Amino acid sequence: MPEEILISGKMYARTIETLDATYKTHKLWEAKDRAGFLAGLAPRIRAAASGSGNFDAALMDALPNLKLIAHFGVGYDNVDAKAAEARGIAITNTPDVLTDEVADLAMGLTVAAARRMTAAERFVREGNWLKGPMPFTRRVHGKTMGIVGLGRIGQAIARRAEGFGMTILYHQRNARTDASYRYMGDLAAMAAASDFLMLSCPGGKATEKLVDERVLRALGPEGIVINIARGSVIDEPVLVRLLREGAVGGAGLDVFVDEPHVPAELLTMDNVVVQPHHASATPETRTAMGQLVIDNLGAFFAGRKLLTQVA
Ligand code: 8YV
Repeated sequence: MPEEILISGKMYARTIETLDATYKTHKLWEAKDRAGFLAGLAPRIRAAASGSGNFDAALMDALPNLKLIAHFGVGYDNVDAKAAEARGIAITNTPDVLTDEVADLAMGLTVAAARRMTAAERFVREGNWLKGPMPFTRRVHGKTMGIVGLGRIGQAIARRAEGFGMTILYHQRNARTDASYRYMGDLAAMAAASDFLMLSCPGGKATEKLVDERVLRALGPEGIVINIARGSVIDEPVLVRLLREGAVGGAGLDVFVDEPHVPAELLTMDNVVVQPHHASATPETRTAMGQLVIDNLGAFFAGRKLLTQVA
């Protein structure tokens, strides 16, 4: 009899197919009566795979035998980690396998935002080139990038930016002992010294609205903010207002506060590039992320050490 698992939220379809072939799976989003659905499963569920949607304390309490949440994603801010820890539930995530994919898009967003590539595309398609040249845009090579969060993804972005001859600054709670880049403990001061403010820190309460009006005004009318972290890291309504006022020079955004809903005003701005939270979305990377979910579940049920348990 196969083990039973809850799948609490959607993820890469091929991963769900493999889970369906390996376990008796129960998909929370298919439940018509959520409470009744969970009550019926509760005694048998020791492990869950989580993707989109919140895995909160109430869901954990509905599954008193739950011991593992195998999360599809490196960011697990939609899983209440404190509640899991208090209940002795391990969490695994999918680090490393998506680092370069996300860093690639981060640099692509940097160039696209600075050179207004999406506006330029519209400029050509809408026939405006026939009327005259595209206005000048902004240089990337040799400029300064301030990275918020020099973790695996932040370091991969820094390596790419160095390839563009950029100067790298970084900000996080504490300086790294293994990084040669200049650490700046004051985020606003780093923003003021940066042409590009790159957000690659974890989401969640600790970084919520970390990039606020003070930081954005320090970045200034020539500065561009790039966000491949979480929408929650920026005070989004403030960003929209400062972009409208010209107090911030531009933005390249792959993540938003209320996905898939994007503030309508951002969609009208030529100095803003928006993407649908797809930095890790290639078949190779999503397959590798799913394999980590599968392997962590397999290790759990085999009584082996988990591969990527979060601290
Ligand atoms: C999502 C991401 O996991 O890994 C992360 O933290 O932000 C993404 O890779 C992906 O959108 C799957 O839902």
